[in-house]
Amino acid sequence: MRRLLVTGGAGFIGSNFVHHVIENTDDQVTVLDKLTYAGNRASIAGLPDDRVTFVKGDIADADLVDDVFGGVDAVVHYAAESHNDNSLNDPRPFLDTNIIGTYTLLEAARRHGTRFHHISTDEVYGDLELDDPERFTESTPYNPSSPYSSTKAGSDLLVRAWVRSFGVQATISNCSNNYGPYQHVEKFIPRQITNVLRGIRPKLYGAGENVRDWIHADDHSSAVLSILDHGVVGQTYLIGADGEMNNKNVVELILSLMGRRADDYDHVTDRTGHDLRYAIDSTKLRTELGWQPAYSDFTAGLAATIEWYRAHEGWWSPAKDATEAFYSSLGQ
Ligand code: NAD
Ligand code: TDX
Repeated sequence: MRRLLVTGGAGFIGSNFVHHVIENTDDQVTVLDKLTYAGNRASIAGLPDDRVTFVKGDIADADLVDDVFGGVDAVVHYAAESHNDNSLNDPRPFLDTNIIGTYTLLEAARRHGTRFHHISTDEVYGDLELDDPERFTESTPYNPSSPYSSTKAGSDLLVRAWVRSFGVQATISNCSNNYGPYQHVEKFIPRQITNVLRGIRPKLYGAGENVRDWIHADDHSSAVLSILDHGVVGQTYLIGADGEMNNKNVVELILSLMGRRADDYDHVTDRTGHDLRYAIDSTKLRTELGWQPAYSDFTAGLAATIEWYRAHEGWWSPAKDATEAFYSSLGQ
């Protein structure tokens, strides 16, 4: 039994991880989360009180962080400003949380000697051409495009420096696009599902040729547990499930699964600097740590996600109007 500190545990992937840990281990979890617009306590409601403790606060608050590190065996750091479109509108919170917040946690890990796992993204590698036979690997050079991905890249480099300079016991993982329950309605898949549920046409940026490499959030969680259990300190592991699909095909699939005509969507203004394609080669994680994804059928995973949103309107509907008003103001 370990005591884990999970930052950002009320967000999308963090809350999926907390559920996964409670279902699959004997570990205790403390969640540290600021409850920004993206955090929701309901995402971790109903879990056993004797195993999950919630602390509301900012990862950039050094005194609070120092307190919550006491008695913790390992930290899994999910907290971030995570949405590219927001980072194009107002980059500042991305610097505060992704850079200063990560720095604050690393300093605490250094003082307390705590094992640290840093959650990052494939976007740090920039993008690929549609016909590039190569995919991202652990040795692909960093080349981020957006304020979001550049602050994630900066946070990864801080972790590497704290390992080398101060001996912090850290690992890093860079994962591809996640889907599943508890994802905020600002993100692509939940936005389109909830649009259809509300009678709004799905919105595709540009021509919709951009490719993302989809992985179910529960597979991301199992990969992170493998790295926590068996990963080598100082190493980076790429997490992906060979799920490449272009956005147009994803929208068409959502519409068909929801019983609508596959062309019943709108093309809207494209994202500035929109990355064309992400694709992960997760050979290292699979061969060195023996990890395998459990969700191999994207259509089945997407159908289950649609059913989750259909059954949990009370979870997503409070954020829907403000999210659509923000997109409307951008012509998206
Ligand atoms: P999210 O936006 O759904 O959740 C982020 C959580 O962090 C929220 O609960 C929010 O309240 C909390 N938070 C934000 N700022 C904070 C602060 N200063 N202090 C404490 N808590 C704070 O994000 P997500 O999609 O779940 O992403 C989680 C992590 O996974 C991020 O680090 C992201 O870069 C990474 N990631 C995401 C994806 C993806 O597809 N969503 C893919 C790869 C990596
Ligand atoms: O309405 C939309 N229409 C649309 O075509 C939205 C919201 C998005 N898109 C496109 C943009 C992207 O090509 O869909 C794709 C996915 O968009 P997002 O859900 O915003 O994800 P992305 O920008 O790819 O970043 C995500 O994956 C990597 C997460 O938000 C990041 O946190 C993670 O690091």
